[in-house]
Parts: sequence; structure tokens; C-alpha cells
Amino acid sequence: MMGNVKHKTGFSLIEVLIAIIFIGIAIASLVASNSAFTQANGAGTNLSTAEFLSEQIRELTAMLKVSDPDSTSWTNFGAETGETLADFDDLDDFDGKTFSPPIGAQRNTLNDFAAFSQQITVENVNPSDFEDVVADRTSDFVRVTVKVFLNSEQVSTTSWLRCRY
Ligand SMILES: [Ca+2]
Ligand SMILES: [Ca+2]
Ligand SMILES: [Ca+2]
Repeated sequence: MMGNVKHKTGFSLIEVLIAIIFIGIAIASLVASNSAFTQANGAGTNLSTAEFLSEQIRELTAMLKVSDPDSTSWTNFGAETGETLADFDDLDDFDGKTFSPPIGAQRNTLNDFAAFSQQITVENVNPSDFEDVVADRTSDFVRVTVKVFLNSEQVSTTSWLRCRY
């Protein structure tokens, strides 16, 4: 009888050991799948932030004329003399600008996203082929490109077209 009990005890110990091994494997795979989820989720958040930051530039510039309103002819590409962000009054003023920390649609600094930056390019494109970049001020169509970087890594690039009228 005693021998029988001892045998049973030994058997349950093996069962416990096997159970421990199985639980260990289960926990290991749970941890692995959890960290994969976090990574994917983090990338998704960065992309959403990048889209938000591109949208701020689009909103900021949507109401601005393509070229400077103080001049009847398109004499300059980029910011006019003495203009800073606060008085940028046309779309091409933003050409070649990088905002780090990024800015919002009200030209406000977005310190909550300080690790991100917005890099803006404004270029003229061929009216019959918007993929074809032409020399500054030689077309009435411009393409705006906003690249968003997280630290120095590019997260997104967004482009849209505007027409000078
Ligand atoms: Ca001006
Ligand atoms: Ca201007
Ligand atoms: Ca300008």
C-alpha cells in the first residue's frame, strides 16, 4: 500500500514537471506574440501621427495663394525678404522649410511631437504631366510634398497639387 502511494506521488511529480514545461512554453509564446503586437501597434501610431502632421501643413497652406499676394508677378520662389513663419503669406514661402519640432495649422509649435519633423518641398510641375517637375515659376501648377520624420527616419511622404490663379 505504502509503495503504491509512493509510486503515485512520483508520478504526479513528473506530471507537475511536464505541466511546468508546458506553462513555460505557453508563457514564452505569449510574451513573443505580445511584443510583436506592441511593435506593429507602435508603427501604426507613428504613421497616424505623421498623417496628422502632414494634414496640419495642408490646412495651414490651404487658404494661402500659391505665390506672394503683394506682388502681381511671380518674381520669387520661397519666402520674400523679411518674411518669417508668422508672416508667410503664400504657399511657395514654405519651399525647403523643415519644422522641428513640427508645427500645427495655426503655426503653433507642437512640442508634444518634438521627436517628429516636417520637411516641405514646393515645386512646379508640368501641366500635362504632374509627375514631371519643371523649373520654378514656369508653370501654374505646383506640387507640395510633406515628408514626416521621426528622429532622422522618414515615416511618411504626402503630396498634393495646387494651381496658381
Ligand atoms: Ca509677402
Ligand atoms: Ca510670401
Ligand atoms: Ca513666396
